[in-house]
Amino acid sequence: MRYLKLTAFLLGACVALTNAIADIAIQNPDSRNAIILDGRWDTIIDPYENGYYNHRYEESDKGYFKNAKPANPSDLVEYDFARSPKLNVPGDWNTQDEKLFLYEGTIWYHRDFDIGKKTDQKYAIYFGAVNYHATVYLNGKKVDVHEGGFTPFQFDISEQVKSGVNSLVVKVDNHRERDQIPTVNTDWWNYGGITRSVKVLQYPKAHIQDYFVQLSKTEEGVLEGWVKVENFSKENADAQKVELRIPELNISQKIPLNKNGEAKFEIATKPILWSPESPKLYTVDLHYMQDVVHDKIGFRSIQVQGENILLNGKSVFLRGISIHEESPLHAGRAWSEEDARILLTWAKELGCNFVRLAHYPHSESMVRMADQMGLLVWSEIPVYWTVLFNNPTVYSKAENQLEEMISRDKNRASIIMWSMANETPNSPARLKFIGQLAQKARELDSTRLITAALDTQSDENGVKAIDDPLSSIVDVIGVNSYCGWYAATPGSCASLKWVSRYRKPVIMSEFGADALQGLHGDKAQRWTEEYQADVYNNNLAMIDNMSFLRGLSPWILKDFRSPRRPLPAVQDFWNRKGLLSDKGIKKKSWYILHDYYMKKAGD
Ligand code: GCB
Repeated sequence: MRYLKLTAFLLGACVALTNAIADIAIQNPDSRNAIILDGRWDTIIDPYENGYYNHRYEESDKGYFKNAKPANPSDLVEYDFARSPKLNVPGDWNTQDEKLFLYEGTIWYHRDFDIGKKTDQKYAIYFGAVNYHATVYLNGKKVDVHEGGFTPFQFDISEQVKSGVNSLVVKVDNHRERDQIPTVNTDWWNYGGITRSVKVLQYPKAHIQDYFVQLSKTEEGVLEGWVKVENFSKENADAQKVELRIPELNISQKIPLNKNGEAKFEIATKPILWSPESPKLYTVDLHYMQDVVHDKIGFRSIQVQGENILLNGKSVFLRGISIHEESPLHAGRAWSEEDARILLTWAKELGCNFVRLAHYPHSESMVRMADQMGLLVWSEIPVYWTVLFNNPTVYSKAENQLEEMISRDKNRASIIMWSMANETPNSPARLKFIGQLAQKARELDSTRLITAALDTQSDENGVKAIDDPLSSIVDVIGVNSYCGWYAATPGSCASLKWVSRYRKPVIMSEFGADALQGLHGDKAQRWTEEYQADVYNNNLAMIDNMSFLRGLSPWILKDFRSPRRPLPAVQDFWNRKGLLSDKGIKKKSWYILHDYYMKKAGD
């Protein structure tokens, strides 16, 4: 098992940003020279892992990764990638072939790529995400493995890659295990496959590996951050500096690298601040010798003050919606820029300035689109429900996903909150586990807020108390509560009172009800649009009485696939709590929330 290990480092005593750097993860792969490997891949379904284990259940050295072809008619080779079915990458397998709809297990992926190898360059294979285990082989040899279904990873293949045709094989395994993150029990589809883009990145040996460019948390009018150069050369004065350019701010500075290849900067400047109303992004260019990286970065501040969330120093109310990563254009996982544009355009149309990207890190297209379109983002790792909080290996899996999420997205202005968990049962082990994650997140990025969605509130005489001890760890408390659906009647919700033991901002991170779009009836009839509308009306009335509430992200924008929802003719394996049907058709509740947000925006 190999995790990308991050080592925290501090660049100076007065630095407000704490940060970390991945071993070889190259920041911003989209701006690098790359061979894009998206397209049709050969695939072999392998429920018994026959291509991995021999008949003694030992790792075989003649597995499918060899991509063997019989040299003679008498040779025995019992597989053939070239004649096997094809699947699209990116893409989940469940929605590409009917017989894979419920499949959980191993599928082998293969494709060739051609390269003219240059000796002064480095090469890495990059995967946007593979759910859940990926074992990567190049030219018949194992490169490395990765665990975790929603974060990117890269492996250095400079040694193994050759000029000419290379054979790339990936064993993808999405079977669920109790000691994984997430664990076996979730309310979303376990889409397997290579679900995001794959590329071979090419970059100079001496290259910009990572960077963090943000407004200072402590000093107004100061841009600060760091750049990390890998294999930097000491041969001349020029090679000992990295150049940062932000043309629109007239910034062009050569910053000295220390002996570890790290450059720290603080620059006085007054950028136009990024906000949902004005999502200003600046072109940021970094140059080091032959290497150039371009990015688009917005600058804003985010803080809490008592029960308020301050965006650029002003209290903001988060008019949000929760979103699962399912495509509005086709069945299954979303991954493309178009998917992101449509989902976020819906959120904007609803009147949102905020989205909760549940329950795992969404694709980089999504957070970059949020940057462009001006939506504040809650980003989360899948520490969901009953993970094994007592198990140190499970903790390291969660921490690894946290590190990969923060490493990828730390320059995105849209992201204001990192969420550590969703609806975890209260226990000392869970408090320690999530407390440690929160501490890690703050070490990696001290500029954003920490949150978690909690569903344990005590209920005494009709008063709900926010008293989950996890509240003391987070900056913003997320509360999931399904008044009128899993508990109580919708009509009773409006008068429900809430108290909080913590002087912190609270977000109602989930509430809602299922409705089958087009099913109408009495508001007391479950599954009708009228029932859902009644739940919305009453919950919004309740919310208006929660003085410490600073936002909401009702559950959910669009119906989504879930194996927990079998009710025939109503659910058919869809969670129907969407404001939009699975086809994107608006239900009555859409208009209720829309009107509420329009009014809030005008307040
Ligand atoms: C929740 C979970 C969410 C579920 C939702 C539901 O509390 O956080 O993942 O999908 O409720 O529909 O039950």
